[in-house]
Amino acid sequence: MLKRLSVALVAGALAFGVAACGGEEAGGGSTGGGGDDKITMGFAQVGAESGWRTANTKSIQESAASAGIELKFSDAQQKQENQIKAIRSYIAQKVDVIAFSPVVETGWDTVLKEAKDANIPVILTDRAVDSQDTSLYKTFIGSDFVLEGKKAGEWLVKEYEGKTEPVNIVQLEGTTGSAPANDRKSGFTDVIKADPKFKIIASQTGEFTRAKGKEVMEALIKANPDIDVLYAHNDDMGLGAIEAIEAAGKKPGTDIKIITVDAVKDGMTALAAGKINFIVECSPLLGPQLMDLAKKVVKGEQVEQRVLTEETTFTPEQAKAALPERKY
Ligand code: GYE
Repeated sequence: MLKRLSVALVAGALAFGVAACGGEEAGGGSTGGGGDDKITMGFAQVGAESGWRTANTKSIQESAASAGIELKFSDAQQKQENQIKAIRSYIAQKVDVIAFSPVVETGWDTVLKEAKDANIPVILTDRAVDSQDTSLYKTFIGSDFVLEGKKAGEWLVKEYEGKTEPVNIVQLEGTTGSAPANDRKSGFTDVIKADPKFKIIASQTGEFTRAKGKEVMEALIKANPDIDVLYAHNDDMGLGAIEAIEAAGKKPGTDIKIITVDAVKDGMTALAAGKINFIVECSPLLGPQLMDLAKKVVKGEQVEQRVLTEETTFTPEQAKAALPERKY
């Protein structure tokens, strides 16, 4: 099995960790007291909006169990207020560490400050916050979403190399204000803007869900009869859009070329069948690294501020080859 994740600057992190770790008893005082060394983690998840999220939740729950970490888990149904409530309740319960995947980038300083004042370390998982004060969290583990957007743009540039006619693109954006929606949009735009034949004729949120992806695509097809390319910020919205395209009597992957991000099983299946043309991978399997980081920060060890996920891209042929092994 391929190990899909890797810690950026691993050597640096290890060197730091070893140097800062003065022995087992160094962390004894920060594990909630009572002589019980079991770490309790409060995890505030975004929701259950996509196949990616389901795989991510499973990875976190399974890794917590195998790392011997007690997990308190909440699902915010894509609402920031619910996540803030969950984090406050973890602070009140005096968990040892809080991890969360912030639904949007802005508006976290107050609650993060509350965690800091309570001496509870915070780990950002999957999505970033825009806080200027980086002491409000210990580390951020997840993908480079700008790079993902760039990879999507680079495929498109190659696909239309040598052609001069306009290429009409519609974009299904992720949850408004979320890091992956902001960054996948800007990375993509940065690459295609060099060539004026690429025109984003419509761009709307599909909230990272299949249902919304379908609904928005139906409206986009009605309003724009000449769509050449769909760029969807995740597989689920792309899969919803495929239903809308087929219902409109068009062939997804041929009449309208489709690029998505994630590479979950359903997306890869559609790619292998030629209904999607290209997928940029975003790995949801963050659990094992998250648990390792949690153990370190609870002990007071120094960790890298940014831990990157390693990812690839898939063409239909590569999807066919990878599918039998795909676990999510
Ligand atoms: O791409 C999407 C999910 O934050 C990387 O959230 C994650 C994104 C993922 O809903 O499918």
